Amino acid sequence: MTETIVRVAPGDTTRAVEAIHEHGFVILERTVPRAPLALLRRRMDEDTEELLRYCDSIGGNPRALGHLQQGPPVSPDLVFADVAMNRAVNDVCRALYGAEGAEGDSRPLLTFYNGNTNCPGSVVQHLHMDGKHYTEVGETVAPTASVVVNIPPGPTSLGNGAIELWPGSHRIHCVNDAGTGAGEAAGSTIAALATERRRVVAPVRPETEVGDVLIRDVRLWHRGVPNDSDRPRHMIALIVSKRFPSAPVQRLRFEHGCEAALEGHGVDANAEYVQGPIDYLIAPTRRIQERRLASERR
Ligand SMILES: O=C(O)CCC(=O)C(=O)O
Repeated sequence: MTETIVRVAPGDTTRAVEAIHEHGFVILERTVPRAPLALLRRRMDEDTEELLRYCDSIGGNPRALGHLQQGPPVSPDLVFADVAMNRAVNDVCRALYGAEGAEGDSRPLLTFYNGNTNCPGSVVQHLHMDGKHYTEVGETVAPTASVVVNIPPGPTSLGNGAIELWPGSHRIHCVNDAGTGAGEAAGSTIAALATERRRVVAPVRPETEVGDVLIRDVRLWHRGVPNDSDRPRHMIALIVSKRFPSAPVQRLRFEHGCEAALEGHGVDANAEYVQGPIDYLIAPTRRIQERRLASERR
């Protein structure tokens, strides 16, 4: 049986791209230095406490129980080029999107900078995609044009809720219930296909060491699973997308001073630099809660 978890060294761009095309994901081993990740992990542990207190104050996490929308800080002391603009990751994205050797405006774009924290006691999420198919049912599925780059600042294991991935599912045309392909939609179309798919290719849960990076097509089916350990498992999530000149893109907000880490790399940071502090921690969950309440009222 073909091995569906492909682990490559940073710099093995060709094999990484092949794995993403075939399986929908790849792991770049020992790619991000440990020092910035240790700083991020410590801060994200503290932030989890605050975010959980906020969730308690609004009647609970508006997402699946125990699965927090928690991104890293966006201030210059904790935004690192090795994390947000990692050379090996950027090279894979450029090769994926055919931007090799290209300059300036053809660079891929950073379109998301946030993350997921899986807390002890969490539940199994609905199987979902983080992005949608742009092709119609019956058409050939389009090549990868957007990837999630997951960078866990600590180790991930079967015990602490390593993400579940469905190899090759990025090439199966389907939509989530809401039709948006976005995060927490119930995904009953996927659920209907999952039983059959499992017989063809079983889901996997790759464990990772500190410094490993998971790159996955946004259309890959996946879900969070219970964290049976006694501490939160963080996973920074960037999205790096192919640039389509006609598509509008929303700029990402970082504090002044982050330019040094984010500018001048092979991926366009797509950033707006503003006077801090930016509410990077609570605001995303507040927005999810507002959207949820609005949809319940409809
Ligand atoms: O944290 C994980 O393992 C996956 C989380 C996820 O897919 C989500 O929260 O939408």
